[in-house]
Amino acid sequence: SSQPIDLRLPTPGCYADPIKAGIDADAVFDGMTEHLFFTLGKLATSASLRDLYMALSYAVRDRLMTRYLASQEAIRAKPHKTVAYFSAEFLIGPQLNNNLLNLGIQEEAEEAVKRFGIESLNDILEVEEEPGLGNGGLGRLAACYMESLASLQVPAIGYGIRYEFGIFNQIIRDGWQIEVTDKWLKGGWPWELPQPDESCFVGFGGRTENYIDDQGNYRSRWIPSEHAIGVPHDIPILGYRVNNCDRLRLWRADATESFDFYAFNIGDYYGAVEEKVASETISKVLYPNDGTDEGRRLRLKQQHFFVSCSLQDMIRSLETRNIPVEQFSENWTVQLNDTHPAIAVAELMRLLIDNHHFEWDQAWDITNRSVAYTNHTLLPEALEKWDLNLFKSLLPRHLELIYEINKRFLQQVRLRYPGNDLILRKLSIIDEEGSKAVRMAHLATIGAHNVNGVAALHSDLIKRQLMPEFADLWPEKFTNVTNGVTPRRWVALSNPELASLLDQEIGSNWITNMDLLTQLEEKENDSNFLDVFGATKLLGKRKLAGYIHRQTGILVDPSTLFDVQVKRIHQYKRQHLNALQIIAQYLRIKNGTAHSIAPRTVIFGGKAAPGYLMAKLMIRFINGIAEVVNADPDMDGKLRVVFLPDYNVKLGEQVYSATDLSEQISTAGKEASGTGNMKFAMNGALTIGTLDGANVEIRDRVGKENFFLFGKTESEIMKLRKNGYDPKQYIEKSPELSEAIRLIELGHFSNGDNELFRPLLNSLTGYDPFFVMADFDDYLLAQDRVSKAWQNHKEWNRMALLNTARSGFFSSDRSIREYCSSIWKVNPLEVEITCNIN
Ligand code: B1N
Repeated sequence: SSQPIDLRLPTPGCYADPIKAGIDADAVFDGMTEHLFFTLGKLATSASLRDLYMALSYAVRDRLMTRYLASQEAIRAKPHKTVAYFSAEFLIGPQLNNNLLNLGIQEEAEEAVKRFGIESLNDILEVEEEPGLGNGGLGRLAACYMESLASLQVPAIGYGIRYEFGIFNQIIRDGWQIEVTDKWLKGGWPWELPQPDESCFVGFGGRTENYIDDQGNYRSRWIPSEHAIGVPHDIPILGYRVNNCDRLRLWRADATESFDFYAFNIGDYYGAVEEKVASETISKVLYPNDGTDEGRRLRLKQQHFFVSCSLQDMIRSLETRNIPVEQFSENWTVQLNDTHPAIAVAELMRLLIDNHHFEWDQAWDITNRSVAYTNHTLLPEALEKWDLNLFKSLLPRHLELIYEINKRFLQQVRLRYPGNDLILRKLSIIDEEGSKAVRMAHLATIGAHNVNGVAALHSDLIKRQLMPEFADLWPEKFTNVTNGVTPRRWVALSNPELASLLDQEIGSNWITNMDLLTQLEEKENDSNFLDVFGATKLLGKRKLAGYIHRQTGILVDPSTLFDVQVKRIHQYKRQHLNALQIIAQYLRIKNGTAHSIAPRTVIFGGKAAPGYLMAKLMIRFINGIAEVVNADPDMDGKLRVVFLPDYNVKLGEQVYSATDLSEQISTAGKEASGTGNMKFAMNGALTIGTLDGANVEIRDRVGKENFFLFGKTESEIMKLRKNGYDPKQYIEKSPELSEAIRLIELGHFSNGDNELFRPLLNSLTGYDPFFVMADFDDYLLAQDRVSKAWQNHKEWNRMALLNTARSGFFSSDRSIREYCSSIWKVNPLEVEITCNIN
């Protein structure tokens, strides 16, 4: 007998102790007290804020377990197709407040912590260390998608790596970025459940051999020379006010033997631990690259490690439920988050053929039906290619299988395009131009039944520019799913003032149905409402101003226009375009020609890949400008420049709600989608941006009159490049640009050092690969329109409101619904809490 439960009540008799399942303030308080005492060994009287954070987290985690176990039990009881989201990155951010929100016990927790003498729950939330297991948009997208899957009641598991060190912490010293190791596990992290009993073996290196089995069948097998063990660490992902609680399963690499006993016995202690150290290196650290490939052996090891563990885990789960492996694709759908897990195509074939003795055609059918691939970038430097010799030495059996996949595929191409050798070379998985390499995007595209881009323009460019021959061969395989972000974290948690205003005005259903926000359009001419809407923004800006002061010592005025660019630092994202514009405004103020410019606080945040020298120089450049501008009394009340160190999810939560102007200024055709752009729009920031990525769709939806557009289109950029682009022509034509550049050359922003920014200037005035000079004047004009619009606050607030009202499409719930119906073919599975288990 199963019966639905009221989430607001304890669940007596169900899996857990009734006291532990209780979610009123008394029960949360009791849970904290117990964990302080028994788990942390502390008395309430001597508990630190961190102790209280840990105690509350454990108490909340306890309250997830009923739903977590019931969700797994639901799948065990009745087979149901489950999403396996494969990603090398999951940037999940702080967990405590999200779980409180989704459980519906924020107020109860607030009351419980007050009984420990804490003024506000915020003081405890502050303490949480976030797992930085991702670089930027790609990893954060995976986290939003997991949250939406659970909220939409779709059975899902996220598979990835439990990096011991995530993305580095960034400090700024003398204007430069310094990278500091991210020891996120140091104080113990309460949200993960290690499951050592479900560990998996993974091989590397060695050789392959052919043999004849007992039935006389001719077979191949892999004899690896090394092994590692993957130990799963599970993180519960609770949906919003539902019983469904999905899982993020991250693998930690362990050595197979902690000691080599022979070496140990002959007295070689260091030699004995060497192999252990090598195995455990696999999950040591996240590659801090965003949008670039890192062609390192260890990275390929990481990819194979987590993919192999995950596929073995999925097959084992079928076996334990007595589901034949033949039915893999009816029970699992695998989404490859970019090509980082693309080895899954070969690994699934290997497991099916070598271990489960499937025939090729059936194995291929299963693989192809199960796997789909999302492409996240067109940048050539980000398209993964593995040197053939490296690949062969690490994954010899996979290479054999890839050759066979390629042979069969190329035969298909030959039949379709007789006598066209060029197309064979273009489409082959093996790159034969120069030194040979395995093209992972080709492996993924051939192995998958669907390939999607992440915004309409991007998906179109995949078909027209990146893979035209593949698109011609399989037109129906190529689709689009525009990215989205979860309104739970990016509105409800990060902008509580706006959230409660929305609750008041349109009721609280917007949080799971963002299309309801269009009801706000009725308020666009309601002067009082616009004032209130503006006031919520001002609250966010005051909080951010406080944070800026504490972190950087810079005093900023919350009544100025908060103009924000937060994202990874990259030439294609063009933070230097923004920086040059600041210099132009600075010069106008200095020259007394700044007539109607809005008083601004320009805020930057973001990390540069440690090996990306130009991006690091861009950070130095911004800080050089900030130093001059902020020290000049002529700029008081007119211009401030802030570089916020260590931009991460937690800081993002403070920034999106406090922004008036969102900078989305990448070179058209370069930003696949962007997702920060969506978070800003939802929170009522206006965008200044190019027609790139999802900006195009944001502008279409919020209305072109509520968006500051500038810059060349993707096709104009292409034309410029083809006709021989010369940045110098643009510089000569633009007095303000010339003057800005002259000032940098003179060392005005580097204490007279006229060498410091030379590489940046040479790039901009020489090749200018991202057309900064070509877009500068139009950008400046758009900034003038921004300044003008800011003069009329009422009008600004109206435009901001329309941005919020029309941003519902960019909820990740919409994206996930699209994946479910058009790619995964999965349905929700409602989880009921039943009381017949004990
Ligand atoms: O993925 C995001 C998009 O919104 C961004 O536009 C896009 O730049 C980003 C190699 C990447 N593309 N490629 C990467 C990350 C790490 C790495 O090692 C490439 N990240 C993106 C979500 O779709």
